[in-house]
Amino acid sequence: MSQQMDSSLVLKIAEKFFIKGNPVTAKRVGSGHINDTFQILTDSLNEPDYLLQRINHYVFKDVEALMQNILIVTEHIRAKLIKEGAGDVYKKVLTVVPAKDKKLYYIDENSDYWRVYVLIDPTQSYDVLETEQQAREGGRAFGRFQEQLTDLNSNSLKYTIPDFCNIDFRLKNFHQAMQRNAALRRDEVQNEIEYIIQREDQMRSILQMAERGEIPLRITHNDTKFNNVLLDKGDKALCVIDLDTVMPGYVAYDFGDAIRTIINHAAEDEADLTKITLNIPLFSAYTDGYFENARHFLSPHEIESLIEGVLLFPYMQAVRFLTDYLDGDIYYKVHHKEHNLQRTRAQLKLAFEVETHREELNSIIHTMANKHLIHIQ
Ligand code: ADP
Ligand code: GN1
Ligand code: MG
Repeated sequence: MSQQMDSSLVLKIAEKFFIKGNPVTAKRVGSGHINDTFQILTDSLNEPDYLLQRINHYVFKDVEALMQNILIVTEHIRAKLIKEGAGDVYKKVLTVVPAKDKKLYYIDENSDYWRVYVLIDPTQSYDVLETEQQAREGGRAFGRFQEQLTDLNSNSLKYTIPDFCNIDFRLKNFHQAMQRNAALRRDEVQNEIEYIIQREDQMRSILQMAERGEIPLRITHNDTKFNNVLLDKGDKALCVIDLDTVMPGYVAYDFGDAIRTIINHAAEDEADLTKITLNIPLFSAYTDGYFENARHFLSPHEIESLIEGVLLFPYMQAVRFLTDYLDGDIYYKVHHKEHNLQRTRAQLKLAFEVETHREELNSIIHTMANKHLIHIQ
């Protein structure tokens, strides 16, 4: 689909869903790398507006299971919010709008898959954060999200992408991509390959903790980029979005991926590597907000695992971007020919920065854990 997909076609797709009023305008929104997202406004003033998404079927092979997962998770959270007497529940959890045939998605004549959510509005989301308040709110939101799911049976969820955060799996794919050298780009990325290979063993620490039975599988979000939290106009967190990868995982994964976007002074794909430095105050604020809610369920070993997540995620993201670069850009949307390489370099610089500051970051985690009176072994 072209970037300028005809808005009349998008509106026609919106009409396939149970929406109130007639859809009148469609505007592309968001900066995600996977799905295509459109804001749909209707002619009905007293009803909500909508968010229409084309689900990337290359990435998500089983859309039926994906949408069932999302329904289970959102209904679980909604029931809790209602029980607590929370106001504006539809702003605090995503609401799936079914298609007119009652399915949770619609397949168009090109075999593209679509879904609709109620639009949460007005809101903002940030690719790069600006303030400690935003970071603290992000921590609160993802801590609360994990807490809300602690009592949901993880067997009820399917793995929408198996081994999604498994570094062994990501490295195996990376080595295969190197062997294939499908886009004939291997020679130009020898330095990046070497950097990744040197660190393979040390990146297994979370898997090793799991193998020793120290950390439990919980239900985690698995894509905790900061722009997957919607904030209100006063920068208070409203809702965690982008639930495609909610499935069993380790809490360190969500912590690490969130920190990957929060701690970086620059964007995920910053071309000027000197701009990629650590924003420690935002790291502290996120960690503080996270423990406010996560303190209710985290075990001492899980707290110890958090720093490993911080080290793993920029590295694993670099492995994934470089794999896609070697494959010829088939997974992530790219905006220019070298985009995946630029992203790889930026994430490796960030991985280097967090590795260099490991002790300082871990000591902040401990200080914040103590502040929230969490016992550490
Ligand atoms: P992607 O997988 O492409 O990142 P997301 O589900 O994160 O897709 O959505 C992309 C963007 O659309 C978000 O960053 C956010 O700005 C906006 N968005 C998504 N869902 C909603 C919603 N229910 N209400 C308002 N805005 C939303
Ligand atoms: C993708 O959809 P989006 O842009 O929120 C990716 C994440 C990566 C992220 C890197 C399903 O997330 O895993 O961390 O890009 N999502 C999927 O920016 O692969
Ligand atoms: Mg997103």
